[in-house]
Amino acid sequence: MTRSLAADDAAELIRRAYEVGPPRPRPLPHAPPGWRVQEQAAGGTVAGRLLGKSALVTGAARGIGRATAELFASEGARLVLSDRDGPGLAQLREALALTPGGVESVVGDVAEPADARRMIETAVRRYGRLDVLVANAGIIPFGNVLEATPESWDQVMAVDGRGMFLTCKYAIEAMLATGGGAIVCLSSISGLAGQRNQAAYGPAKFVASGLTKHLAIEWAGHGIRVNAVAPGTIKTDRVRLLGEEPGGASYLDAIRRMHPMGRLGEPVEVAQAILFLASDEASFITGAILPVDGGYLAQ
Ligand code: RM4
Repeated sequence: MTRSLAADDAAELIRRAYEVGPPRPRPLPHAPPGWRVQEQAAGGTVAGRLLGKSALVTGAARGIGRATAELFASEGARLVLSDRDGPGLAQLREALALTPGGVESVVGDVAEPADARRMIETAVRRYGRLDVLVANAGIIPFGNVLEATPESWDQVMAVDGRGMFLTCKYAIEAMLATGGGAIVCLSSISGLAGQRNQAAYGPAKFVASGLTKHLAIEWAGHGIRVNAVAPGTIKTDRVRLLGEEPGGASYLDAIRRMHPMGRLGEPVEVAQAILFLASDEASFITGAILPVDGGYLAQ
């Protein structure tokens, strides 16, 4: 039987792929696309999807922010972690003290321009650049429009809305100076669809979705990607506390059943999606809002 050259080549490639030999360090060009590999002075290589990248995670002390910080550390990122909760942040910094890339922390409020600026400047001062922003800091007030007050509206818009705007603004300024970067905003299923009892929080999450799309278009030509994740209900401390608020337990039971997978999500399941969007694996993705919701938004 005559075989074409291409088939012979394929057979040879397959034979080589199955060749059993002694373990060798993986040569650099064979790292999967999107992975960053570094040769170690002591020999061998280390790999990580964020190796050498400088990343700021806001609202890092708990929940999805904390899971993201931990995952980023294990992928070789050089971290700046921020939160209003000083003791919580100090505890996380302690837990991540051995992160090879380094860890800085900034206690501050994303809604305050000076604080937001300080978060970005810390990355630039310590690592010379900011490659990744995870705009995660947010609060979740519950209540329908009759219960919501002008103050609670202003508060959630200040943290979830203006805080995201400010951190994106200063991050983009810094990223432009070093040739680009990636931003991941925390939207929500409530930033793409309506829900009861979220008259102020829900609209604030629509701001996150809107900001993501508009900034993605604005900076697509400058090497800056802007994406978002839209988590469903995730087992964070905030959601656990919600169970203790009036009507909270029945809300949680009902919302669990509204997720087609029949369960709530884990913070690390959101962190994995954030990692993907922040990494070079997502190099052709911008303006996307990725649901991480057990199928909630597919209904
Ligand atoms: C999420 C979403 C969920 C809600 C949590 C607390 O962003 O709105 O449905 O359960 O917040």
